[in-house]
Amino acid sequence: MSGPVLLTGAAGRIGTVLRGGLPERGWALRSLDVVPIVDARPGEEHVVADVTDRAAMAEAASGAAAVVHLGGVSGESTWAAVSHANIDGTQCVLEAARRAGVPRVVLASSNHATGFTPRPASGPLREEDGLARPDTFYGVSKVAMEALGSLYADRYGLDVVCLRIGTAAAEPTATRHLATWLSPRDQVSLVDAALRAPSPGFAVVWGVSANTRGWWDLSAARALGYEPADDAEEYAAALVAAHGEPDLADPVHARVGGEFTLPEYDAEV
Ligand code: 15L
Repeated sequence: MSGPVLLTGAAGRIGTVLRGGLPERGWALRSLDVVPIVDARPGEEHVVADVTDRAAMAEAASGAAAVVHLGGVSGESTWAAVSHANIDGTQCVLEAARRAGVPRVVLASSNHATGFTPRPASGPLREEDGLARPDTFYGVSKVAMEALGSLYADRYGLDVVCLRIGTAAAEPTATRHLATWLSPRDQVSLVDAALRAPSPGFAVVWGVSANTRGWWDLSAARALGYEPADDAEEYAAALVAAHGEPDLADPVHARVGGEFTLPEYDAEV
């Protein structure tokens, strides 16, 4: 593989983890964000740009081996903010990749694309059981992201891997995270697998660690080569002591999107 991986949203929570971990897996990075990246790492290229800026993204994509697209709004906001950053931004990134001949794009989708999907009565929830039940405008933007990825894969032959990320955090801080946590090293492993998998075509996979209480099927992610190393259960005793055993009938635990499905997440338009 020649050329760097263009990493958008590189200064953010997941971007910062990937900037630490991907170079150790052999990936050179071109790190892009709207804010300057302060802690320069050896060999890393830096670009300050907005993912909706077509000219800047065309330049940033030039010569890249792949794109990992994390940039955008990472939670609920107004429709204007979410649709501009996440839908227009994803289309701009995919178009820049296509025009530059970049063969693969990894998209940071989210569990909130399917947030109103209920916990199945038995067995894990497969990706195909959780199609398009967004819980917020943010979730709608992730459905659109996946749809744009599908379009660019079918129409232009790009490999596009959508990661429906659970809770990417240093450690679980709520009992829901005992099911949804994606640890930092598993963030790196998942993206590395999405970059390396031979000819994935269009794929949508859940992005969580090997959590004992997890209920989202990891077989599609494992088929890409993802081998999760962490399990949130290590934090269960402390979290249950602090917050009580989770009530699986509570919407926070009974729906994919957890608290994002509650009335307090009604958006301001
Ligand atoms: C997400 O997609 C958000 O970016 C993050 O802030 C969390 O809310 C996470 O999902 C989650 O579901 O825990």
